[in-house]
Amino acid sequence: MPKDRSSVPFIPGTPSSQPPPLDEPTDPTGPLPPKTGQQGPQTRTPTGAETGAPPETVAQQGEFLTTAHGVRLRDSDHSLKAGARGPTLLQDHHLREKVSHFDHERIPERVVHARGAGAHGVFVANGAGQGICRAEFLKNGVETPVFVRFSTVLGSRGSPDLARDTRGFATRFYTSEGNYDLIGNNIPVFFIQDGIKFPDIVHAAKPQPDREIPQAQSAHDTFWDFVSLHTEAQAHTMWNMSDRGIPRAFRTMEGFGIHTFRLINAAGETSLVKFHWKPRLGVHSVTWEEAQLTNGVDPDFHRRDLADAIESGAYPAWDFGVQVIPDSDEQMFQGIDLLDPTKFIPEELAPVQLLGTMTLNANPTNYFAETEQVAYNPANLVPGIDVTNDPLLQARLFSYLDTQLTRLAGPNWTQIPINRAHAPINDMLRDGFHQDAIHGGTAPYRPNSLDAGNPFQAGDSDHAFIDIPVEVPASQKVREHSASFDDHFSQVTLFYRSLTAVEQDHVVAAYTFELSKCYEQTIRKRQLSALANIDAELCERVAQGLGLPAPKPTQETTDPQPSAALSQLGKTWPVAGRVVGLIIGADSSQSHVTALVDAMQAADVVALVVAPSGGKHGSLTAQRTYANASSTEFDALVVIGATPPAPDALPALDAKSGAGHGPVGDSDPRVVKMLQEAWRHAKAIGSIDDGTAPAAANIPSGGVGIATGNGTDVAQQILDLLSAHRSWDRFEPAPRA
Ligand code: HDE
Repeated sequence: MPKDRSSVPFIPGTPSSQPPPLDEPTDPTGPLPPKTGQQGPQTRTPTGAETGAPPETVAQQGEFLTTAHGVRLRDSDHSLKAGARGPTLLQDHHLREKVSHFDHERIPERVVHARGAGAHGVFVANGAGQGICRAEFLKNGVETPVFVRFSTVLGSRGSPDLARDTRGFATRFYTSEGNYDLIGNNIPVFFIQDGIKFPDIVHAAKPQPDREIPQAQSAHDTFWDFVSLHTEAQAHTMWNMSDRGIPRAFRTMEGFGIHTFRLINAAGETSLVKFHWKPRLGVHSVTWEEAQLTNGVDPDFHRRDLADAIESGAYPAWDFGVQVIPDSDEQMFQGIDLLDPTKFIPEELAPVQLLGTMTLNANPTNYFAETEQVAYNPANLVPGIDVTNDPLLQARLFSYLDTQLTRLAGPNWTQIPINRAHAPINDMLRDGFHQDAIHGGTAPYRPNSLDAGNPFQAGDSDHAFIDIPVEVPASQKVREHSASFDDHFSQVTLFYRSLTAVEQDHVVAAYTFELSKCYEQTIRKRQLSALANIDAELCERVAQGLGLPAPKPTQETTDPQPSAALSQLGKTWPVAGRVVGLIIGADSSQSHVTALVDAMQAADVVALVVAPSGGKHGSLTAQRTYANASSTEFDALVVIGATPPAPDALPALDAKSGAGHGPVGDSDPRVVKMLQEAWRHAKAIGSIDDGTAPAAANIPSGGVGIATGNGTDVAQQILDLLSAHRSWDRFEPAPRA
């Protein structure tokens, strides 16, 4: 999709593919084309054949309103009545159809990962995977369409995006050998080691069943009750309490397949792998206060970010990679049990080898049809990729198909357009609710002779799926796990000790916040006992925040070699798709603002003008006002000139406008508040021509991450600061014991 530069500056978020007229249109016209950056699923038949029709052919057609049966309608605003003031007639088939269909517009939301956002894209293989995997889509240069859905785990469909939570990262590759789904998370370790515990952890983490609160949060008694008793969950919980739990964007998240998978190459050799997605933009997060503010002012923050970035042409990209471990009977690697999904392999021990790149380049045209109805399944495997005995993965192989039967009302969900494979389907599955295929033939069984023996079973050389033959040692039926699963703490210590001081401070604050929200002191104490087994200083600091004594460890803590790859900080990354707020006053220099907008746009950064009121300000158009802007929607702020109080700065009436009492200062209090927040959240701040507002916000001139100068200088400084994401070194790390 080409980048649309027709409107300069380009501001993503247009609601329609063409600007609307002021008056209601009266000339019959067909449906408008999709907006810039949108695309639907490829038009395929339910059995996978290309139709060649453009995706719009499955959208609404024609100029006139019709019933669901294509009959044109004269009136859709009045029900059919016995007289203008009379009762409505049961005969009104249009009323019944319209309201009845509306009554059934919802389907059950996903029991987990209900809140999500999706995008189309393409995966291009670099060929490096060919030696270990026979899958066609990994062959050099092969381009495979993908549909990705990112999600939070705990919240309902309408919950805020910036909850502290794990993020889902589910990718469907529509390969020539059938759909391959890699359904991972942004955290490489999981809460539980065995799928039979999944209902327990989810029931504990979801809102408490009596009052159904809190929504989309782990900061409550039932969650900490479970994870403190069930200490295998400590690994995942630690990652969640780190900055990984509050990502800046879906675009700035890593993805992990978590489980170990088994690959087989053309020669029949196997290897064990862990899958990784590495974001080209780096891994970045927001601060906890920022997350809380954002959830109030823009609960759609991540969803909007993804859609806006794609619409403005800043296509997010990830490199796809594997850590490769030689296959062995033990399925162990340097003491790490590869079947235990609460463990990861540090990249220093097994580097990630890149197999290709995924670019997300189109937004869905319809959220429900695509993002809501997409149904992933870890059992969607292609020749060359197989599962291992990881007991979590084994249970998933059952669960996903099962859940779709209820969620998508029957067994034919694979025929929904977004779920249709791009490979020929000849499955002998028949009938059922919502059967879209018109199956021919008379013999949907095999062997048959009446349909000439079709369909035939494929051989290895015909791209058949391979259940990799793996030896199953002589064993007894048991409800047990292997002893190597019993280590619940050493890798948690490894993770915590690998973080920089500022990242550790965030972890301490997160545990303290979450546990302080528990009602029961006992639960706090029990979780402190788990922290004591991870790191004494971490435990001490959290205990101090809770006003409790730090318990002694119940087992010896380990002293692992830190893994630098676990920290998010210390490098620079591309800035495409970042958002900068340019705060102007009535007399701000237009040329400075224009220079900033141009420089930002040249770097694929979105620059939004924040003005005292809406509308035009000289040659500039306000995209935000002091009243409706929030610091949390920007990665950086630049104040250009003086920003005296606007007429609607009424501190006595509007908390956002000040303390509620006392006179308004020389700068608009909303501008001062935004600058204070940006400072606290370690964001880059620029100041041109007048320092009154930053001074009123107590921002030290010459402070870390502060850019000063004229339009062009400041733009370059801001872009440089943005490339490091945040100026965390603005603040001293908290004192250590
Ligand atoms: Fe899921 N999970 N899961 N899960 N999961 C679902 O499937 C389940 C697990 C993950 O965007 C559900 O279609 C069980 C691990 C993502 O549509 C459900 C177990 C990982 C998504 C389900 C697990 C995940 C889901 C809900 C333990 C990371 C969202 C709706 C055996 C590797 C996919 C649906 C999307 C969705 C069950 C464990 C990630 C109920 C029983 C481990 C990203 O079937």
